[in-house]
Amino acid sequence: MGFTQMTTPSKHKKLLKWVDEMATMCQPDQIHWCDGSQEEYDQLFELMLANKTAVKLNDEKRPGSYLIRSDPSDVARVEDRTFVCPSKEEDAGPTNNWLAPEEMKEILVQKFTGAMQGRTLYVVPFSMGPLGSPIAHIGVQLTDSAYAAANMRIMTRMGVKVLDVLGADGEFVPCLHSVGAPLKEGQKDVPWPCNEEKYISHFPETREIWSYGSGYGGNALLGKKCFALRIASTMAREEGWLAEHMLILKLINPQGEKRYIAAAFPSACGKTNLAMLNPTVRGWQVECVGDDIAWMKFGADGRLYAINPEAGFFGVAPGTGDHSNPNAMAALKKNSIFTNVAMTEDKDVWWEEMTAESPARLTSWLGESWTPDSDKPSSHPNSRFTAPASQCPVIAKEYDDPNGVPISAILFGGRRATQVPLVTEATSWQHGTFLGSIMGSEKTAAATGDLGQLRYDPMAMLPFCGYNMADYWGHWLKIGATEGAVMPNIYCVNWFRKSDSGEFLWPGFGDNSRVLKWVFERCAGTADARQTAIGNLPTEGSLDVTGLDVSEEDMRQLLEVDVQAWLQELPGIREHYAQFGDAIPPSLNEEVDALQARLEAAQ
Ligand code: TSX
Ligand code: MN
Repeated sequence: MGFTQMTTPSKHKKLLKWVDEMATMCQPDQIHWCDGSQEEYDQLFELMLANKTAVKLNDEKRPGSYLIRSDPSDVARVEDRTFVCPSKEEDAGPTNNWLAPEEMKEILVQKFTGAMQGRTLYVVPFSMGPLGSPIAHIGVQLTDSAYAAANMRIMTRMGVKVLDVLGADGEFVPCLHSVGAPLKEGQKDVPWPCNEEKYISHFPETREIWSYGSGYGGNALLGKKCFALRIASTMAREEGWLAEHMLILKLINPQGEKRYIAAAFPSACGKTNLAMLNPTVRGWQVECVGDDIAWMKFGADGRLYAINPEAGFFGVAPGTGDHSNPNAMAALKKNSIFTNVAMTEDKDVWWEEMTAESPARLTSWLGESWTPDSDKPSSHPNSRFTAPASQCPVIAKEYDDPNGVPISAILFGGRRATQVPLVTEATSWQHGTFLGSIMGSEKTAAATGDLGQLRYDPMAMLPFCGYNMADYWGHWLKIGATEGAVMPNIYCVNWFRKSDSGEFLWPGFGDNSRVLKWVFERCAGTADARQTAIGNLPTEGSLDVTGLDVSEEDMRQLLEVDVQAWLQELPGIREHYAQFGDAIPPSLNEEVDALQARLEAAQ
C-alpha cells in the first residue's frame, strides 16, 4: 500500500529547495505532496488502519470517522519541551523556554538527521484563514505522521489549492515535524510512533517551526498553536496586527442586528461551549465564527477585522455533550477523528459526561475493557475530537469571509470562585489591556495538590506568546493608540463565582447570553452601567434576568465589587508584574497604582 508518486505540483523554487534539503537530512523512503483530496485522506486512513494506528468507527453511527489511541506517554502539549528561540533571551521573556537559535538548530539537525528513515514524508501545504484572504497566511508542514497530515486536512485549508495561491514566490512559514521514530530495514512499526525526547521549537526571527518527538495535538498539528499563535504573534507585532487565543462569535438581536465578539479564556473554562452557545434570551441568536484563535487586522474604517485561521475544531471531548454543547455534538456526528476517547461495543465513541449515564461496557482509551465501576476514566482527560467547522449547525457564513468580521467587543474570562464579578467593562483600551494582563484562572486539577490556586494567564496567551509577554502588552497598547483606530470595548467575565457554601452562583451555558446581550447593548449605547473602582458594571435592570432562576441575593453577589478582596490581590498583581522587570510598559504600572487609589477611595 502506498501513494502513487506524482510530479511535484509546485514551481516555487524556495519551497522545492527547502523540501529537498529537509528530505536529504531526514532521509524518508518516499515523499508525498498532499493534494487535499478525499481519496488521499481515505488512503492515509487505509495506511493507519493497516498499522493498527486507527480503528474505523461504525459507519452507521459515526460515518467517515476514526478512533486513534496514542501512546500513553504522548497525550498533550509539552510546555516544558516547547522553546522560543530568538537571538536574545530577553526577547523570549521570563515565561518562555529559550535557547539561542544556532544552539537549538545544532541539536535539531542531529535529531532530524535520518529521523524519517523507513517512513513517508508528507508535504502538507496549508492556509491559515480563507484562501487568498488579506488576513490569511500560508504554511507548509513536512511531516512523517499520516495522523498529522489527516488532521491538518480538517483543521486547515490544505492541499494543491494552497500551492496555487502560493504561486512561484509567495511567502510561507516552513514547519518541519517528525515523530522521531525512524524504522530500520524490515523493522515493524508501532501504532503510535514517537520519541521520549521532544523539542517543539520556534524561530521567530526566521519564522520557522521545528517539532520533534511527539505526534499529538498542538505539538504536531503545526498550523495551530505553533504557527497561528506563537509565530503569528511575532509577525503581528512586526506588522501591526493581533494574533490571539480567542473564539469569535456572532451575536444577533431580535431585530436582526449583529455584533461580533472575540473572547479569550484559559483552558477548562468552556471556550468552545461559549463559541457556539444556544441563547436562553428569547429572540437572540449566536453563531460561531471560531472557537480557538483570532487574527485581527485593521480595516480601512479603523476597526479590527477578525478571521478564524482554522477550518476545524480540535476540542476536548470529556465534558462535551448535548447538555453542554449540542452544536459541537452535531459537528462531530460524521467525518471526524477521535483521539484517546473510549469505544462502545458497537464501535461508536464515548467519553465522560457525553451522556448522563455511561454505557455498561467500553474499551478505554488504553484499549482495555472498562465498566462504570472502573477507578480510572474511560477517556483520557485531554482526549480530543477533530471535526470540520462546516459541520457545526450554527457556523456563521462569515467564517469563510476573506475580509473577516468587525469586532465590537473583546471578553477576557477566567475561573474565579470569589471576587471577580460576572461582568466588568473596562473604561478604556489601556484599562482593558491591564485587565487582560492580570487575568487568571483557579486550578481545577486536584492531582497537582494546589486546587483553587490562582494562576495568572494573561490574555490566555501564557503558553502561546512567541515573544516577551511584557513586550506583548506593549504591542497591545500601541495597537490601541493607532491613529484613526476604532477599538472594541473590553470586558472581563466570570461564569464560575461560588457562594459561601460552594455552589455556583451563575447557571452559565445558554444563560451567558444574558451577559452577551448586555455587552451588545453597551456597544450599541443602549444599556446602562455604574462606575466602580474596578470598572463599569451592569446597573440593576440593565442585565436581562427575565425567566432566570437566580435569587436577588445571588445576583447582588454576582455583581458586587469586593473592595477588600481586590485590595488584597494587589500585591499578587505587583509580584506577577515583577517577573518582567523593567520590560513592563509604564502605563500598566500606572494602571495598578490607579486601581489601588480607586479602591482605597472606595473603602
Ligand atoms: O462551558 C461552561 N460554561 C460556558 C458555556 C457557554 N462550563 C463548563 C465547564 C468548563 C469546561 C461551565 N460550568 C459554565 C459555563 O458557563 N458554568 C459552569 C459552572 C456550572 C456547572 C454546572 C451547573 C451550573 C454552573 N449546573 C446547574 O446549574 C444545574
Ligand atoms: Mn486553545
